[in-house]
Amino acid sequence: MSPIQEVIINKKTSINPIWIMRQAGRYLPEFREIRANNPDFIKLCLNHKLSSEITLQPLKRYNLDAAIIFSDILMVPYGINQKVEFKKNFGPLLGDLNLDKILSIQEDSFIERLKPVYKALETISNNDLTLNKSTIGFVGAPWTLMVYMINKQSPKIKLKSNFFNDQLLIKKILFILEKFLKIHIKNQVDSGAQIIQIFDSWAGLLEDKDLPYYIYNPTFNLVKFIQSLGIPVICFPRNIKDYKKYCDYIKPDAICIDYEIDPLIIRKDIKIPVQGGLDPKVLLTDKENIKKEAKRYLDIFKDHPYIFNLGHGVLPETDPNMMEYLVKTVKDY
Ligand code: 1CP
Repeated sequence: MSPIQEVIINKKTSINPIWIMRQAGRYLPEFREIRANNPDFIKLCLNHKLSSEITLQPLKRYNLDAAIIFSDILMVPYGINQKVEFKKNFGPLLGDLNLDKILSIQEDSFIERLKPVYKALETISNNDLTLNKSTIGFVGAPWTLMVYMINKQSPKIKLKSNFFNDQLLIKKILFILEKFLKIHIKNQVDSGAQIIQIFDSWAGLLEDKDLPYYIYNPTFNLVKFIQSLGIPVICFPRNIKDYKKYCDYIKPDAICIDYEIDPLIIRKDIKIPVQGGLDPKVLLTDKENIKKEAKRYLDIFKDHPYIFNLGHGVLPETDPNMMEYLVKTVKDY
């Protein structure tokens, strides 16, 4: 069993495996080189040779304990026929929602559209670089995907004021997302994913009263499904106010925390394995501070099953040498 599985499944403490959200990405010059020649981001995700190469890039540099497939949560809206593009200096831009088109999509054609993702996972899990490491597959949570599908752009820019107006549309989208997310998960697992992470990046946008309908129930259904496949699931409900309530409802195998939440509260309240927390901005400072801040998390979780990670994705302006220093600090702890 790989170290991350030891932590999640056997609740091992003090082994401190590490992987980093967005570990394959823009802070790496070797990624930027490929990206410069591949301006269409979706096409890049669908190029299994390049996406598997990009996935393995950080493992060639650093002693990480997992490979996370280079893909995107928005590949699922793409797979069910909503147009998705990534505009430079703007982010994702989605096409108009044509519900008839989306409701008519067949399982086979969805799998066909996303086949390169599954092919890349096969390549990665068979590569020697992932020996005794975990291969992580992922999906966006239904809520976060619906935000992009209806809003058609990042809510970071603006969540449309009429977002919640059409409740029938919302109900249908949640229904269809549950169906195709399960298909996407099953195919990732069949292609070698040993762990699934669910990213709910916009969980923090909702008020408490709306959590059961938009987050707890739909995510719980996915978690149950993943567990029925015999695979552990890590949930990352970024900026959620009450992590304990989230875990009590959803019962993931591990919980990934953001950098706003006090890790001491998490240690006190949460009984399941914990992942992450360190502010990605710490990597923009100096070695002394990186060591101090990393040690703070390692000290707090020293008697708790803990997977080291950041509290959100690594920032594009991060110096790859600082990443190397962080990994070494965690490994030497
Ligand atoms: O070069 C580029 O401009 C592309 C940048 C990029 C990258 C490297 C995007 C566009 N996606 C990715 C890869 C990616 N996305 C991975 C790869 C695996 C790894 O971690 O190394 C993963 C897991 C994701 C997941 C993802 N995509 C999330 C959830 C995590 C998070 O960051 O909160 C979200 C919200 C997205 C949407 C998305 N895709 C890309 C961007 C810039 C965004 C965010 C847009 C926004 O701010 O709303």
